[in-house]
Amino acid sequence: MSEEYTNNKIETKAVDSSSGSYAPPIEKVPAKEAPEQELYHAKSFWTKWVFSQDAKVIGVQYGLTATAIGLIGLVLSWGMRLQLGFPETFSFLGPATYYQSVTMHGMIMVIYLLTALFLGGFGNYLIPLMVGARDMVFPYVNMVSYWMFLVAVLVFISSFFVPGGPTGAGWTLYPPQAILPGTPGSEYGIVLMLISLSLFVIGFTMGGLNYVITVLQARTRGMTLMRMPLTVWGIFTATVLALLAFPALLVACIMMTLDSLLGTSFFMPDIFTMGEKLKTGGGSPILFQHLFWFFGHPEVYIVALPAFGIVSDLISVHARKNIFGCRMMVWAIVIIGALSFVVWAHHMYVSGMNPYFGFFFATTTLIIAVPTAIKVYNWVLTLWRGNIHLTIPMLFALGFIVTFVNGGITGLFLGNVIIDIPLSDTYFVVAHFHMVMGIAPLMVVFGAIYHWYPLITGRHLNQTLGKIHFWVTFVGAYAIYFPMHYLGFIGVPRRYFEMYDSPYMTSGVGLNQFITVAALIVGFTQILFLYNIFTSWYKGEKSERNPWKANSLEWHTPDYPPTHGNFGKELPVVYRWPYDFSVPGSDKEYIPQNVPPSQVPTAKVEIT
Ligand code: HEM
Ligand SMILES: [Cu+2]
Repeated sequence: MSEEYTNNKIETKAVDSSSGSYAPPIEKVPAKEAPEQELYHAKSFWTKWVFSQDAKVIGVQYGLTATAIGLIGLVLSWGMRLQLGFPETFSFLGPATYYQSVTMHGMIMVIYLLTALFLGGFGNYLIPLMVGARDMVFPYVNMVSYWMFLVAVLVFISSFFVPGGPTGAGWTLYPPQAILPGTPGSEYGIVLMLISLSLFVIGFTMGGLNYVITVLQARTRGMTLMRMPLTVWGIFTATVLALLAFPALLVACIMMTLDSLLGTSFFMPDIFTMGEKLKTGGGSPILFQHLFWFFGHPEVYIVALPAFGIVSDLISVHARKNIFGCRMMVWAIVIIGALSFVVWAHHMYVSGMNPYFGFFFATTTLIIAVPTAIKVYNWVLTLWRGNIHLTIPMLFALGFIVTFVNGGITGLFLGNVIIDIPLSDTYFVVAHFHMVMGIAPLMVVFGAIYHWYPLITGRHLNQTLGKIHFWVTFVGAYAIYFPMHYLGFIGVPRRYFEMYDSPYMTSGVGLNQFITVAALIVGFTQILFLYNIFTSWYKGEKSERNPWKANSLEWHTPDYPPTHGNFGKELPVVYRWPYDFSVPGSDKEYIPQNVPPSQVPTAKVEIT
């Protein structure tokens, strides 16, 4: 075996030394584990499925709750689209309801669906399994994290039922208008929104500390940081970002709650209305914008980085090839994460900021394009000459690359001050962010669900329904969002209830109807997908163990699907990265992470 290939000597007791000329291991290395570790085994139905401390169950709870609230977000978007496409036809949606729908839809999709799903859902399910741990390090705190999230969701929903209804301040909640009369929900709705967000942040922090510490402290023997699957890298980095960014949102929420309930003026300037001065004064609305976007921009990457990680793994497994430039992929994730903290004011180009300030933020924003482009090249180079299986997860992964590149390119437009200023608050922006942080991450969510569903349930999702789901969603997303770029160019403003009869917008009428029809079709296809999820749980085709022939540890547990404690009697020992596919010199098509070198003596495996 030559120098550049691995000669990792750690072997477990279970080594099969009968294969070939391999000498038995010199020393026996015990699995890295305290024998009496308390696992909080569930004793009843309630502690097993409801108040569970098993990260896998918590992950599924997060996933189901996020999906349920996401469905509300979807239905709200139908209401808006019906109004925009056929303004005189549907009288149930007045201007106030439209504003409220925009706000609740935006907040649901960004926070309660995508953030909760990627970190709370996939994070909980996958981190312990993928790093070779029995569970999260603080299972009880992890359980409380989910229940906090649920309370946050319930408070959020309760605002639909209070006098004045939910807030209509826009998902950015800018003061002073958010808490002044005239904005829908300015009395109760906004306060419930702020409380719900605060609870979300507190709950997330409990979960987030778990994810970070589990990755740093509970990896199994041999699982070096660079051998962690990119999925874990993505979720881990996103969690660090969230732990640093959410506090800004939390303080902004607390301060605005005080402004609203106690009459403080953190964000409230001197305001005159109808010739009368309100009791506010001295506060800064722009301060709120800084706090909001200091959270808000990293939030984009809190959603994007897990998607980057997961899609890398999907591409590698379903193209049977190692990730091109794995180390570079890790560093790109970390660098993008770090840079995402110095670009926030690109959301504030029209706030009247000093032009030099804008220049600084445009520069940092465009620099992010470099590591991001590297990632895209590496995905493409991973596919290059791969043995591409057009499975449903692969289709969604390809769909992600296309939509992400599309949204990234319009991001380059908007990152430049002089181009952003005329496009600001138009449908071009709506098209951009839906592509880059709506559709692209959702493509990964869907791909990931088709990929890991067999692991969770032991059954496959219906593949025919899956193909329909992919094609309608992918083509439909373009039907919805591509024309919106054009609407932006002709000046259609965002957050407008009706375009009225302005002559220069008449060319948008037909397009708006087309978009609405497409949105309804895409929406109903998601219902079909949910139907697939629920029926396949009992009736789906049974999946054999490790159906995609993946290498990462979650597929190599003694029980399939994995049970509480994940790895049975002994934790696995890891010898390699998870990307040993089609390894030269090996007769095996893939080599799981826990296969010792003695079992693949001829494989030319890189040192990782
Ligand atoms: C088929 C799916 C979707 C449709 C049809 C849809 C439709 C819409 C519509 C009509 C608006 C209002 C635009 C306006 O009047 O300014 C909107 C706003 C928004 N959407 Fe979506 N959306 C979808 C999915 C998503 C997803 C997955 C996300 C996740 C990031 C998302 C995030 C937002 C945000 C942040 C806003 C802005 C809210 C605001 O301006 O305060 N949407 N969407
Ligand atoms: Cu941003």
